[in-house]
Amino acid sequence: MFDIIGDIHGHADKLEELLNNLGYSKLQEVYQHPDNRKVVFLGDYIDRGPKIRETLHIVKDMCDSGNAVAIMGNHEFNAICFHTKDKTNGGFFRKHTIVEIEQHIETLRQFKNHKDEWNHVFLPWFHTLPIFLEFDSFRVVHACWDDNHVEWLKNNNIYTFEDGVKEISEDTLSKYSSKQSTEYIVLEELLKGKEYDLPEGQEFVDKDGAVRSSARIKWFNPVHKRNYHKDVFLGIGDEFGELPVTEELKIELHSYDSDISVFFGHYWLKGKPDDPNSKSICLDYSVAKDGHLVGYRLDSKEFVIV
Ligand SMILES: [Mn+2]
Repeated sequence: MFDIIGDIHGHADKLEELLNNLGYSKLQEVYQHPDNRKVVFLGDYIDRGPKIRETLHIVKDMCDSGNAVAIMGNHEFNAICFHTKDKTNGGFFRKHTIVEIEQHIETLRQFKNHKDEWNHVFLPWFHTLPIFLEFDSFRVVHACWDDNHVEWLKNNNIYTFEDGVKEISEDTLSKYSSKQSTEYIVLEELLKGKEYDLPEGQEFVDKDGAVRSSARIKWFNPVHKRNYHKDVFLGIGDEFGELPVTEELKIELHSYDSDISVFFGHYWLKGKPDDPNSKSICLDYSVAKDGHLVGYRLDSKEFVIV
């Protein structure tokens, strides 16, 4: 049986507390469960928090020993791009500008004296992380489930295998650099979610005071619960949020209609999760912003929150 754990972002102490609460304990340096339960990690292990190395050791050791499986988060994908040279155009696949460095700075800092480990252990491991996983009764992805994108990934190989080493191919990263490519759309939306370009004149002011003309879609909120803009968009201002949504928009915006449960993280939700029976469950409750690290016991449908 499985326990699913949301975005950790370097909060290893919270992770250990959660694993303990879920009944796992450290034996021979690796967290494991007496009943052979396994953890599914939803991505975003690095950046922001104080114990990124420790987090990576716990997660990867559990994966290597068969006590967990892990998928890719946008932060791991960004790290791959940040550290891979673009031989055709020069520089790196993710630019080293202030904004990009700031997002990644804690990881860079904490690995400053562990560069070999970063380059030869963790970065290569990120390359092997799947973008999504499907099990008999549930599926996982970091930010947004989209059947067509998943189908595309099943039919298109984004990896190379050299000397038995699996890597996301340079060709994939190069195509991803172009915002019109299928690679860009598929990876961007599965790992970072979908955005909606608002009609002209519908710009809103976000919590940081920036004027925005596109909004992140709350694809996981079912169509019958979409009454106001706040029910379909994330991070929008109160004024815009309270306006009713048109019937057309309710249906136009991506939704999740499957009977198979999907688990994801990414959205920095506030408060605590409250509907363990939903078919689309977010397990990211902002542990890196004074929130909670959230686990979910699949068989008993319980949230375990620290
Ligand atoms: Mn994320």
